[in-house]
Amino acid sequence: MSIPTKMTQRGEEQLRLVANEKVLSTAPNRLGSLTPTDPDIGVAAIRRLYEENGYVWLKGFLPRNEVIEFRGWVFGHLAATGLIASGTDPRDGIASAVAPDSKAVDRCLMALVRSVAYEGFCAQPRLARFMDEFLAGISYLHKRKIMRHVRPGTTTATPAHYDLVYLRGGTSRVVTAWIPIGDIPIEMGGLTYLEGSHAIGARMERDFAKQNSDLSPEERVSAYNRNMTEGGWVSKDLPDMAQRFDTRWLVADYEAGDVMLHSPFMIHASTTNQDAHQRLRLSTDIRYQNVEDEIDARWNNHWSLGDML
Ligand SMILES: O=C(O)CCC(=O)C(=O)O
Repeated sequence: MSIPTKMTQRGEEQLRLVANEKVLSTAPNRLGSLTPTDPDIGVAAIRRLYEENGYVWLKGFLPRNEVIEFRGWVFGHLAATGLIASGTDPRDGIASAVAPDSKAVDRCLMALVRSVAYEGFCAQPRLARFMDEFLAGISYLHKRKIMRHVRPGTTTATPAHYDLVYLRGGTSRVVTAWIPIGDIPIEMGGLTYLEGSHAIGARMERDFAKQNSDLSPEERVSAYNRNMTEGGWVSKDLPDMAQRFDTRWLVADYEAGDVMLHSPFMIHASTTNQDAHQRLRLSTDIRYQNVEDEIDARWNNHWSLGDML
């Protein structure tokens, strides 16, 4: 099944994607589109695509209206911090022109990620049942679950990394679900993936395992030990990476209802939110694994800002 995406209609020359002060090249050998997958093709075919590409973008996997309602619930709470433009519908997530009180935002966010409503969103039956099938057993959802918002017009962008760096204390068969909570068209800076990089991440991790072998067990699994770069990132320079590995950054117009699954070795990053309508980018990233596999105990607590994971 082919699912049309908007990038092809947009004209790639209009895209000026920025991350960490660098502009991504729009040359066809450096920038491309992610391929969407119809969730109805069945779990075996989905697993094959995941193994082959390092990701699978499940189009319209969740009910769109429920995702948008949840967006409204989150921003309804955050509105009290001054994050949302007054008099607007929280479901739209329109940012206030004035920067909010960041301490109040952080406090509210830490409460939201501990809420029953968020827990329920992440553990909703369709997702839970699918993950059981996908992981061929009983799926386990890590307690440390992250919800991120990105204000438009800021320089916030996630540097390039692969997730296993932060989850080395357990199995390498962890699967990340990145879920847009609302539409995230390309210019709003959703996740971008380095094409074919799950092989690169696996190679890097093998090299780190060798270098880390003489460290204490605690240091060995740390993303911040002496052999790692700052923050455990692969790089902040996205255009250089595409050049260095002779590959492309793949981008997408994500919509509410989509679910992205990626391998713990797949290198990904985000670009800045340049939305002309001043919408906030909202997403969650959560990790699943088979409950029988070894669990990284460091992820057994709720996400806290500065928890160094
Ligand atoms: O949403 C982001 O900017 C980063 C998310 C991420 O790194 C992940 O899902 O693993």
